[in-house]
Amino acid sequence: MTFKTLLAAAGATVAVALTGPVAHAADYKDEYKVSTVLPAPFPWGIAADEWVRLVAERTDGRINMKVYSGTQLVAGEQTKEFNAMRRGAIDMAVGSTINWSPQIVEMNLFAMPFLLPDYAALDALTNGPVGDRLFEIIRENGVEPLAWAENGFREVTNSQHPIETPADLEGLKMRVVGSPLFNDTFTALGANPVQMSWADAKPALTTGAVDGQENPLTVYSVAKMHEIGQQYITTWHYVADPLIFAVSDKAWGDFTPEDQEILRQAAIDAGRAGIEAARAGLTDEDDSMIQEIKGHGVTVTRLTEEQRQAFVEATRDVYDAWKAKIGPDLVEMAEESIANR
Ligand code: X2X
Repeated sequence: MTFKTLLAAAGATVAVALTGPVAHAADYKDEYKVSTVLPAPFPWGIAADEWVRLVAERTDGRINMKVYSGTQLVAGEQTKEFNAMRRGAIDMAVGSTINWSPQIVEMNLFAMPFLLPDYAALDALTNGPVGDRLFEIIRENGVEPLAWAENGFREVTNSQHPIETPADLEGLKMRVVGSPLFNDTFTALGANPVQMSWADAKPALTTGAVDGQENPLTVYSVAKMHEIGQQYITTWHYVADPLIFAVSDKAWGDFTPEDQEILRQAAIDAGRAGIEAARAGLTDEDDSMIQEIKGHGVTVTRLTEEQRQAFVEATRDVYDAWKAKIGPDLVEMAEESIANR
């Protein structure tokens, strides 16, 4: 490059910097729509509300976000939330990896049966190289991921009898959501899985159209599932359900770098509050939520290690098949992070 062309190039750079697209707060939308499935007082909604509150506080109201729960922005079809965000029809979401897994196969990772033994294992994934890789993948799909929150470990419940062995699931009609992985897992266990959205789940449980479902116990408790006949719970911890705060690229491009940083840090802080809410009363140190549920006359079965192993073996083929689909490299990275947690 000659001195002259160098000068010309430098001049061009300055010109772009002066006239290029720069976000101004004045250009912001009156309202940014945040999609969730569950509202407060579910921990999911608590996380979303806290994000909205912190962003409003830290921008003196310059960024106005509003939570739309029940995935109403996609008419309740929660597995279409990611696509809508990618298109920019939804500005933001606090979304479940389960609901995004039909579009991004790697999101199935947390739903691999019995991959995650405990909270430390889940944290090792979300806070480690696996979490970084998953965020990269989301970014490659036109959405900016900011932080993690949590729905929780998903436990199986039903209206018929206690589940202690895979044989106890035989023939039970189970409501599931997400990708075909859930169908595969429950089919391998001899159950009869039925795919339906959350909006349809409670009526189906109430009428007995399905016998059971799987969701975190916070969801069971807030939704009062003991009142709709879900008398038997097994705390098998078979999959975890982390949540991701994210912004569609379309909306993300509106914000100044400073405001992007505020959005990200507020999501991290709200995520911490949401994770705390998701685990409250469900730990070894404090199992008060389980005690409260038992107080309603519900039978809560905790599997012995040997009993759990029978479920692990019954779903081993599903695990192997989905390891291939999700990507053996990513799954092995996860297995290693878990082993070293
Ligand atoms: O539909 C469900 O089961 C829920 C609320 O947990 C999710 O959105 C994944």
